[in-house]
This record gives sequence, C-alpha cells and structure tokens, in this order.
Amino acid sequence: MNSDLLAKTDPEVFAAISKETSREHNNLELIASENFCSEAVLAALGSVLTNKYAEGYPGKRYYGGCKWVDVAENLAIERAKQLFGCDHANVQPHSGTSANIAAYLTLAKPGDTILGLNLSHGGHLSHGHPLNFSGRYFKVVPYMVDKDTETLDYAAIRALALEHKPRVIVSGASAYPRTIQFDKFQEIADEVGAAQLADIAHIAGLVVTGLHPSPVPYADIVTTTTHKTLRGPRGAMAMCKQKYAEDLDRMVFPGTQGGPLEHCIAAKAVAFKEALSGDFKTYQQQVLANAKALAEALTACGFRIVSGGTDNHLMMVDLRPKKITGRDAERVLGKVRITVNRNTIPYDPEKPFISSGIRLGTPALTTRNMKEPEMKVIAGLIDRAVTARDNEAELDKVKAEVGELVKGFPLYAERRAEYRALAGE
Ligand code: DSN
Repeated sequence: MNSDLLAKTDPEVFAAISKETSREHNNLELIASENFCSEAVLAALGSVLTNKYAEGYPGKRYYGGCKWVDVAENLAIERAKQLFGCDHANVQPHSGTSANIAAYLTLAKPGDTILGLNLSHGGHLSHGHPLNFSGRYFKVVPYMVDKDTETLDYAAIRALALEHKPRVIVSGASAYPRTIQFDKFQEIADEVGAAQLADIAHIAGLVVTGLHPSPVPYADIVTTTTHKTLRGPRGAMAMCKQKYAEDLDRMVFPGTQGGPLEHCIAAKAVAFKEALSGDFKTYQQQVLANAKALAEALTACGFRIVSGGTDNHLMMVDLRPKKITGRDAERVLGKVRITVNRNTIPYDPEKPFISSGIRLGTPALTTRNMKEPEMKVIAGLIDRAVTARDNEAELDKVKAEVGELVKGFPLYAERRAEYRALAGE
C-alpha cells in the first residue's frame, strides 16, 4: 500500500490517516450518510489517475494522453447505465451538491421557482435552503411533511405546485425514513408543467437493488452521491433522459466544473461493478432489516421514532421522551464511541444547532456484518449512555462494551495491522 513511504515522508499526515483508520474500527458508525468502501475502491482512489487532466468527455477531451482515463470513465458510464437502467449517465460531478447545481441549471434559469423539501423536515441544503446557492439563485417554495403522520403529503405538495407553478420539483431527501413515491411526484410535475429532479443520494443502494422504487422511469434528472448506501468513493453522478443528455453534460463541464477527478471516476466504476453483484442485494436487504430492528429496539427502550418507524436505511429519533437534546446526545454518544449526528425532527421546537433528534442509519454497521442481534445490543447501549449522561463510571462501562462489540467485526484489518506496525505500536 506504500504506507511505509508515507510514514517516512510525512509522519504527521500518516499519523492522522492511521488514527482515522483505528477510529473507524473502534467506533459504532451510525451516521446514515456514511459507509466503508472496499479495498478495491480505495486502491483505485489512490492510483496515478489523480495525475491526469481530462477536461471534456471520453473521446472528446481538451488534453492529450487521455487513452486510459477514457477507458476508466467509459466503464463507469456503462456500468452506471446498467445499474440504474438510465438513458444517460454523467459520472463527473465531484459531490452531490455539484450534481444538483448542474441539474438545476439544466432544467431552469436563476430566478425560476423550485419546490423542495424543507431542510428541517428531511430535505437537503441544496434543495432550496436560503443560505445555499439553491436558495440564493432560485425562488424557493419549501414543502413540509404532514404534522400528524410526519410523512410526505402528496395532496399538499400538489396544492403548492398548483399555486406556485415551479419550474423544478425536487424529490428526494437526506433525513426521511419513508418510501418516496417518485411516480406521484411526476404526476404533480406533469400537471403543472414542471420538471422533476430526484436526488436519491441516500437511497441509491436500495434503488439499484429494487428495494426502493426507482425515479429513473419518471424523473427528468436523477442525481446521487456514490458514497452512501451505494458504498463507493466520495463523489456523485447525474442521470437523465436522452433528451437532456447534451445539456446536462455541458452544464457539468464546462458549465460548473473543470477537470474531472479521474481517480474518483475509476473508483466509481469499481463500486458500480460491486453493486451489480448479487451480494450487494443481500447487503442492502440486511441494511433494511437492521434499520427495522434498531428502530424497534429503540422504541422498546422508550425513544420515539419519527413517523413510527422506517422503510429505508435510516430513522429519525425524537429524544424528547428522554429529556435530552440532539446536541447533548451526540456529545454523550461520542464519549462512548457511538457516532451519530444531531438532527432536527419535523416541527422541531429547537434550533438546528441544538435540535431535538438524532438521525441513525445502518449502512456502515451492516458493511461490518452486524445483524439484528447487534442492533438490539446497540439500542441498549444508546439508551444506557443517554440515561447515564452525567455518570462517568457508567459511560466508561458502555464504552468498554462498545469496544468488545466492535472487536468481533473487524474493519480494514490488514490496513490497520500495517499502520500499527509502521507506527511501532
Ligand atoms: N448528504 C448529507 C447527509 O445526509 O449527511 C450531507 O450533505
């Protein structure tokens, strides 16, 4: 892995990477948007493809010497098309937000109206938050979840669309635990003459394995990151119907990006190949089973799960029954090596920085082969930590139990052993 070279050349950066590798193994990772990619994906990321400038697209570059990056990028494109069943795929977006910028500008002009799920109700910054480019350059009409069911209310979304006549309706979310009906979004979009932009960053792995309905047959543009349930490298992609292909490509490059990150694109190709395998569906089924098991076990411990449960890889936990804020729970759980993020829950009385909830997801723990019995144990550990928030002795006990649990599910074992040897540990 050439770690010895890095350890010699730059011991400080080496130490940070080495310690992060240990942290990923030693902690229970419950951040719903994180995952652990394979050694093969990491190998592609750490390759010489990072050296190459390749502005343009395979066969139409503005630089010489692109023969081999063209091979890698074409593999990524073809595998993406096969995986998602889309007409056209652009694998160059550096991030989910970059993909969304290109998608908006393909479908709309600055100043046009977009309809997106409010961030506090499970949406994403790039779906129209006032401080984000999407809220600065477009007129945003946010939609909310229903106050009683805490789920999407398609009749209310339709009413807003009829009133405001948006150019783009954004479907998709980053903190929504229920199935999203992209066909219903399309009916609304068709009725008001809008385009549908489906951002499936969180659920892409479920979509490609048929465990969540796909927006691809309906939406004008579909964007996703590649590092969440899809378990690839950090990055993103955008897909569209053939009629938008040229415009979307032009809006990614030269519209909003320069040189593509060909090492990331090669790593996307590797991840797509992994996602096309039968094992990937088994993995995603376990992600869902684990999420259900965790939500049920937390409910049994007295937590309130927003909307009463989950259909996907994540759940929103209302902490008010436990009289603790999201910020404090995130801190206490961090002490016992359980990593989560605070999150507003729908109609949250607290400000986002404090929040009344945490968002939990199972993709990362499932990659470590944890199953339903471990989810029950973890729910108990979360409950004990939150309850014992001021009792350092009890928190130490919970932390020790986390340590015992993770030992049975090693992560990046060879890599860690190599790093430890180099650090003389
Ligand atoms: N995609 C967001 C998340 O879900 O964590 C961050 O932008």
